Amino acid sequence: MEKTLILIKPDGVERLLIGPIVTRFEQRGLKIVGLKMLQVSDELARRHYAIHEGKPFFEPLIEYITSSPVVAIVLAGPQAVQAARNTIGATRPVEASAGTIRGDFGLMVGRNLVHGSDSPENANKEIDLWFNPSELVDYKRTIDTWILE
Ligand code: IDP
Ligand code: MG
Repeated sequence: MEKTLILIKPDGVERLLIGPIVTRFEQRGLKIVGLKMLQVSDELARRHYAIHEGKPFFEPLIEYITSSPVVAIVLAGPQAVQAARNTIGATRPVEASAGTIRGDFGLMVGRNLVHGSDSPENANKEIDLWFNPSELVDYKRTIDTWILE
């Protein structure tokens, strides 16, 4: 099963949207195999967003992601990366389809509520960055008979 890293960003936490956001992924059928809340350090933020270093929005992005706690989640499922990205919606919330998290809860790119890995390779790297292997749980869900064929 493919895995992906999700972050509920500080605006999602502060706006009391942890529950509604987690529910979107749960209802999709994606399986939660890791979940924790943490205050992101400046160092972790810079490593996570290293690909964006030097862009005009980089420093505000670091400020944003370290401004309040985040909820980090590992989801597993068939094509979990793509499924989660589609549930999250386009980077710019105004362009995100209604029915997506960003399309339903957001307006501005610098307050877009959720991170989702953009490829299986990056997902594995990001999961290694955010979670110890001991924090990931391998378990069977009986409901999967009705979600996976
Ligand atoms: P993604 O989160 O949809 O994968 P990326 O292009 O990887 O989007 O950008 C990472 C994050 O950086 C975005 O989610 C958003 O919070 C922020 N960001 C991206 N582009 C801009 C911008 O033009 N202005 C402000 N913030 C931006
Ligand atoms: Mg990205």
